[in-house]
Amino acid sequence: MSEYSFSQPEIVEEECDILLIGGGMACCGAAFEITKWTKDTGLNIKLVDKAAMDRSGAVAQGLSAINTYMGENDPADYVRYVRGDLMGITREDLVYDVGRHVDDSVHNFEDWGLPVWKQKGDEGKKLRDGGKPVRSGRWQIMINGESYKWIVAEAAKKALGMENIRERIFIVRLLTDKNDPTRVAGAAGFSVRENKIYIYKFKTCLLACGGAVNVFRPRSVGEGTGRAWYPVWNAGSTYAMAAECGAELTLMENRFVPARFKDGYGPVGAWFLLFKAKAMNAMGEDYQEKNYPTLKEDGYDRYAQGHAMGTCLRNHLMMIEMKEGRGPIFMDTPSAMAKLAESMTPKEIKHLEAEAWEDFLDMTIGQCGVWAGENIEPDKQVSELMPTEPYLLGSHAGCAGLWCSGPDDLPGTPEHYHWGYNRMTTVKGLFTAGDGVGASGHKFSSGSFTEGRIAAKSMVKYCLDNKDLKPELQASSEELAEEIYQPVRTFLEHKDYTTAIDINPHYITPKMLQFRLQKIMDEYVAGVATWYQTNSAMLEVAERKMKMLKEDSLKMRAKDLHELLRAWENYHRIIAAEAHMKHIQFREESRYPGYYYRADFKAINDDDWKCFVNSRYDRSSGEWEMKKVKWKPLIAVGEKEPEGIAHAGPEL
Ligand code: SFD
Ligand code: AMP
Repeated sequence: MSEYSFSQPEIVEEECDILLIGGGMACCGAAFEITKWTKDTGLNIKLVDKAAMDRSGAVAQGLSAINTYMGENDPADYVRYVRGDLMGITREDLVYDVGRHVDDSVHNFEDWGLPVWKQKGDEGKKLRDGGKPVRSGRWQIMINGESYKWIVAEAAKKALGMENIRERIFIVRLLTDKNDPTRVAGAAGFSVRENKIYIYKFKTCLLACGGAVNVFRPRSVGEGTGRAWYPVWNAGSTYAMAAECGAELTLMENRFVPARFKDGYGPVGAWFLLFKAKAMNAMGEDYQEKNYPTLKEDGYDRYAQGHAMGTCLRNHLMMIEMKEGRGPIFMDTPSAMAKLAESMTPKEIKHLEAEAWEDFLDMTIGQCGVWAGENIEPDKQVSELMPTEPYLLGSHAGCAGLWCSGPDDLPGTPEHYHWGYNRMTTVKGLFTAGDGVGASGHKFSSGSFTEGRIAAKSMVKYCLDNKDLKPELQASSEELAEEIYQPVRTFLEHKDYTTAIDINPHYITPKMLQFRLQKIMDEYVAGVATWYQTNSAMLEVAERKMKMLKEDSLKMRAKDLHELLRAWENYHRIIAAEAHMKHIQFREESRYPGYYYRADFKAINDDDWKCFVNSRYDRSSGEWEMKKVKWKPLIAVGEKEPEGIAHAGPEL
């Protein structure tokens, strides 16, 4: 028997009322919350994660800060902060909803054992009891968070019971109902460890598989391959599966380009906000200060109040320096540490140094590798900063995602913002949270967990309102198994045609296909190769190449289960990438300078584009339908808000 022989996969069919797809912050929040509302209802809940929940998703390595905690702040101010950071266009109902509930989640994390830093005098006093956290910024609090995900997953597992959780199942596709194509009824996937296909039938599901990483060619290549800022294993599954099921997407043109410590992708927040460090160009100039007046040229200053400005504009000012040849950009860690040390004892200085290292050790260990490997002592030597390759996400400083129904108890909410169930998409029964919810970034870990809780509660209501629903799948289990195992069949059928297993005219390896996708996105859809610039002609080329790539994706081979996983991840990446490209093509302005530029429409054009861009994908024709959707401000404009915020956008 050949070493590559696969047995016919066993088909496992399961039925439940509610399926949680993913095991990250959002699904852990849902798992924790849901059992409180299902007691005595007889509802049956299951969770599937492609990995092991203890270390799955973006929080796998841990985090050193919780970036969304209200404390003494008003959630209305949180909305003002988020809309400013995201250049004015956000779903304020969704953002407010996270803000008003998020603190309870953080209090729970602390109860479960997560160490939260406290101000002097409040050590040992919990947040819940009025303990004052050490804030790095107005919204961020410091934690010792290496084991953050482990702690949160434990609470989720305890609530749901391990008998209801299956790890290492990759979901490939959602299925609509045979009798109602506007309703979700099931999901199909496979085990990444065993020769098994899993088919789920359910009334409702939470699709929370994080954002999309490795869609663009990363800066880390060669010996650095595999290193990225966001979690490499989140492959756009949320956006792709929802789109293929007919759900409306929103603001998929948005992306996040984090400015990070170069090569290790270490976080900068604690350095800027807690240690008060400054970034400078190669000449030691404060480029933010120096380049501020240039914001006027394309109307970008309308979204910057004084020198406080959103994340993309901070990137923009940095990129000017790099493009004009005044790089590298340095984070001045020695001056910041020396300044802090002025009023410290030697013991306190030692502690400060330890904190600087721990900031990386808690969430981006690789950056410590760079510091150690390059003999960088942060109190003596500056470190390079660099804008990374783009990521698609909806929970950090970005807002790509699905168009969701919001809460119905907020005054002034227009009808098109809610259609019944909070966090339900435009497909009946399909809910999302965290990176999945579009137009409401800056939720971070705590907000994503909270959004999972919000979605869980409304999913229970959906089930109770639809007691008699009998889901029936649009395809048979055998058809689905065939579809999912196609890359395996392709391999087995053609593998003996050549002697070199990776070279074959009948198939393409998932790795090679991924390189092709990344090259297209990088060179034509505003990746690092063009300093994040594109135009309509480049997008046209991208469109043509993507079409061929999509055709070729059906020829991906899988010589083992690992490659089967890689094949389907890439398929999801392609759909997410296509959505991103289509949205950038449709929005004829540069709404997010510093994230990407339409070189043919360099200005921000509030008169025509202060609105959402939504899209719908038709799986059978492969066509995208694009439209503008009216944006409405719900929270009164604050005194310190930038001028552009007040612009109501086009009449649609
Ligand atoms: O420093 C499938 N984030 C930060 N949040 C904070 O609160 N503080 C920080 O300090 C943060 N920073 C940070 C952050 C993330 C990363 C990677 C770094 C630094 C280096 C952001 C949060 O982590 C993020 O907002 C949330 O985790 C988002 O939650 P969610 O649930 O939307 O996504 P997830 O946690 O990644 O979970 C996804 C899950 O889906 C699974 N999955 N399962 C089945 N089938 C498929 N097809 C699947 N595809 C994926 C995954 O396994 C996972 O369980 S800092 O930069 O600011
Ligand atoms: P980061 O480590 O860059 O992900 O940042 C963590 C948090 O601090 C996020 O909420 C960021 O939006 C915020 N942040 C990072 N840098 C700055 C800065 N220079 N000014 C204001 N907020 C920042």
